[in-house]
Amino acid sequence: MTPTLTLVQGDITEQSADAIVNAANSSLLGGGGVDGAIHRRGGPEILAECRALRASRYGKGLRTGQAVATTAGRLDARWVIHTVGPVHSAGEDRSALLASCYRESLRVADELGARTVAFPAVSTGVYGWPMDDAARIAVETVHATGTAVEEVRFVLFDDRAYAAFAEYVR
Ligand code: AR6
Repeated sequence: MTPTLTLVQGDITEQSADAIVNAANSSLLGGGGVDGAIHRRGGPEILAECRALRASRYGKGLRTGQAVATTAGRLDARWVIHTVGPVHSAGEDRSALLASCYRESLRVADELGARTVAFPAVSTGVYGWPMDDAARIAVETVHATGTAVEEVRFVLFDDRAYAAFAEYVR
């Protein structure tokens, strides 16, 4: 099935959804941007589960393009799905890794039984991915991925990001 795609401009930590996706890094131990906001607002339970994951399945960290779920702590969601976007490179095409973030996050969402999933624009902040290209990859990948998720909501922080995604979501 293909989920309904919706766009929202705002702060992803204020969303209500079954799962909220975090643009994490491979350490799973927090950072700035979306990651910082999710841990701040979600509270210490999320970091505690991330630490437990590092101590068990992900001793070397979560690989780029992969995804894993934890509790959502105090967020208005049941789970946070942490995914690690690629750092944009002018010399190397890493778009398959960015597509993988969306595909793997939806796979984890399906395993959990999530019906609504909110995504930020993965890799478009600190990791430097051009917004327009990131929007195209995100929307194309979600369209091409078979999932039981009913709504995929892209939560865009500013006008520019919203406009970029709106070009592809019609
Ligand atoms: N809600 C929605 N979108 C947001 C929010 C928010 N609260 N805050 C920022 N954005 P980034 P990345 C937008 O840097 O590029 C972290 O340190 C932001 O404007 O959060 O994947 C991690 O720990 C941008 O468009 O993620 C990693 O080390 C988009 O979300 C690294 O940054 C993604 O920006 C990951 O970098």
